[in-house]
Amino acid sequence: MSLPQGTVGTAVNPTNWNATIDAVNANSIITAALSSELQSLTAAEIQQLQNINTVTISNGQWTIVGGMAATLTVAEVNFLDGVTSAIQTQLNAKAADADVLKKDGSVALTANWNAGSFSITFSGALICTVGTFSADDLTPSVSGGVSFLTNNASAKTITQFDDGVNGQIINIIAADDNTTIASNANIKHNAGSERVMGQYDVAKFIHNGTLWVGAGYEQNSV
Ligand SMILES: [Ca+2]
Repeated sequence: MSLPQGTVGTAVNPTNWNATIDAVNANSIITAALSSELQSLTAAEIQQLQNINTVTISNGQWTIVGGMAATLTVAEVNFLDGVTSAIQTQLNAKAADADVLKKDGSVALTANWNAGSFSITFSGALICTVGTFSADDLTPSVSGGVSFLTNNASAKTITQFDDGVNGQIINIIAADDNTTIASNANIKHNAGSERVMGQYDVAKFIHNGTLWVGAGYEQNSV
């Protein structure tokens, strides 16, 4: 082994001679090891190293890479492909699960719904639960319903169907023999005469925005 020229007589003196020899030996070992590794690199790998050298990677960026979970997979990283804005912001903008109607019917409307000027088309049946008027109510509410059973234990004359809305259609099914429907300022039907209903008779009305107009009567009673 030849010592670096100029070492003797300048940096080297008898007091640190052994340390200098050790340093030179270590340097030779490391150099040989690196040389062996570098010689095993392919041209492509060398090119990759050169490519890395063209990009400045900060300590902070290296820390991010180093902090990645060991269980993170390439497939999981690739899920970011196509993302065009902050993912959390997009998630936050989504409606809560309980706030959307579901096609399996598991989430229902919790308030009246306005479909605007759009038509609703479907090939299934429209099923509306039949309601029952409050007992002996002369102005029973028809809010939120289509068909209603009368509920009079003694003779009563209905003078108004409360809570109607423009365009609402109602069917009044006589569930007793005690119900009469007046013909008045609120209800126009039966050529201006009140209608005495027999049990099982059905009277149909449409709300025209102001009052109820008769749309048919079926006598089923005998
Ligand atoms: Ca009422």
